[in-house]
Amino acid sequence: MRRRLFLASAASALAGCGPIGSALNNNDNVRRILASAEGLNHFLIGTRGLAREYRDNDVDRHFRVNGFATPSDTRYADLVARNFAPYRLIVEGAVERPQTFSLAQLQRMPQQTQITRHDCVEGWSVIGKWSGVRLGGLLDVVGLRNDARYVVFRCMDNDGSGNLYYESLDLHQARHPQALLALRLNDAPLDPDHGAPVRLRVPTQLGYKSAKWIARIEVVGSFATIAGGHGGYWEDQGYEWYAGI
Ligand SMILES: Nc1nc2c(c(=O)[nH]1)N[C@H]1C(S)=C(S)[C@@H](COP(=O)(O)O)O[C@H]1N2
Ligand SMILES: [Mo]
Repeated sequence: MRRRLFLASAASALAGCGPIGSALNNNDNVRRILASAEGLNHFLIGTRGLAREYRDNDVDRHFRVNGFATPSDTRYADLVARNFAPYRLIVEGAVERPQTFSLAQLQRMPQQTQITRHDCVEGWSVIGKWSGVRLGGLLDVVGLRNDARYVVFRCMDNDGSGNLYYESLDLHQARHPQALLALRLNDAPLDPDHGAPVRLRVPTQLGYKSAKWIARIEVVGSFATIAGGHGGYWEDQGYEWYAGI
């Protein structure tokens, strides 16, 4: 039953997520991702294991852009024009010390670099070099309250009908050693199309979990009352919430 539910949601997922659509349904990569995300692998590989890390010369020269259009509102345009100086990452909710972080503050925190493969549910992958702040480290700075269960990421973009992109991780995923708030891609500051100034990078889960253009992080006890109640924009359309690779 559980397996059938997963496959049903995975099949519907293949039609969405970006411009490629279902042309790649027969792609080996898709089948491998679907097979590996089933059952116990969720826990054995997805939450405890580490995603493979590659070497500098494995990095793909072009990191594909996917998902909704880069925000084009005046607020985002102003952030870009001013090199994100006015940007503040809001961290609030079930935390001991709610606070905001400027990009400069995030850049001064300990940085981690990882060369990992991004796997989109559509069946394409790309290897990139990411640097930024470990999400677990940021959560330590703000301190979690006892009622904290999930970390929700609120993004600046929307689907054209006004529904904002969002995502969520449980605390286990959020504290995964490779869960990164990325500030840099391939030795350069993150560019607007890849989610500047701050995006999530979770190499143990499918690409749609890696939220771009993060404006606000909200720690909650439950995401049932947020948007469609399934923990993410694509999850609200029937995609798998866990989405482990
Ligand atoms: N805010 C936001 N984050 C997002 C998306 C999006 O549309 N909006 N698309 C997701 C999907 S489906 C993928 S595959 C990756 C694409 O990241 P990239 O454009 O850097 O390749 O971002 C993910 N994060
Ligand atoms: Mo994706």
